[in-house]
Amino acid sequence: APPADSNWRHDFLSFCLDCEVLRFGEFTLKSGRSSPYFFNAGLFNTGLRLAKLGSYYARAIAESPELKWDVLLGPAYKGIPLAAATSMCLATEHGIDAKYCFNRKEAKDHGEGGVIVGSPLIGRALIIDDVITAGTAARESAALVAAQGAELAGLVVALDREECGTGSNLTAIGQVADELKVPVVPIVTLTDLIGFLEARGRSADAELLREHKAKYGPK
Ligand code: OMP
Repeated sequence: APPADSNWRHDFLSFCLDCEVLRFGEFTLKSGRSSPYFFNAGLFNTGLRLAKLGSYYARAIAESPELKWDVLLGPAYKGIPLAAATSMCLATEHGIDAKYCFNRKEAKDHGEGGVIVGSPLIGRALIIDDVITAGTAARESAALVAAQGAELAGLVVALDREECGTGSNLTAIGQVADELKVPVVPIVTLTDLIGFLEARGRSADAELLREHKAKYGPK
């Protein structure tokens, strides 16, 4: 397996900084926790950014042999461009002509009908999502896969914040993996981010993140 801090992950973080997807400051999370950093995947909002992002997701998948999947699923709405971009990059950069699909939030009862658009949701579905915090969205996507009679292969996300839920010593991602019994693969983790900041000589930011990790990460 590639080391978690191998260069392309640092390239990804550098790209996130350039797009301001990754910012440092004082933020309040959905959980109410305050955080010295925030990852806003909504800012991958141009063609070039999306193309590059797809390339990183594709690489994370290609380098994770533990993922055994038949079709990519992009949960509506945010996952849709992610799954599309990832499948394009798997084809053009890795020679894997990945099937992909996404769900409608409102099922259609006319025309082609159904809740799934794209390739049929059959076999092992790999969910492509942005950030898992509490895992609410991830559990919903897993329920969708089950409702369609498909099998869940795993999840790929951009960032693992490595924060535990209240009263748990598992990270939210660890908890989702444990509950759904599938691998959850991040492009980067908070640990990668701290290493990246150190490598860039940004030790003050790195220290703040280390404190955040000590406070909310697994003990
Ligand atoms: P869950 O659906 O509970 O897993 O939370 C995912 C949500 O966390 C995202 O949709 C964002 O609203 C939010 N979020 C980020 O996007 N980036 C972060 O760095 C942190 C959060 C957060 O609020 O924890």
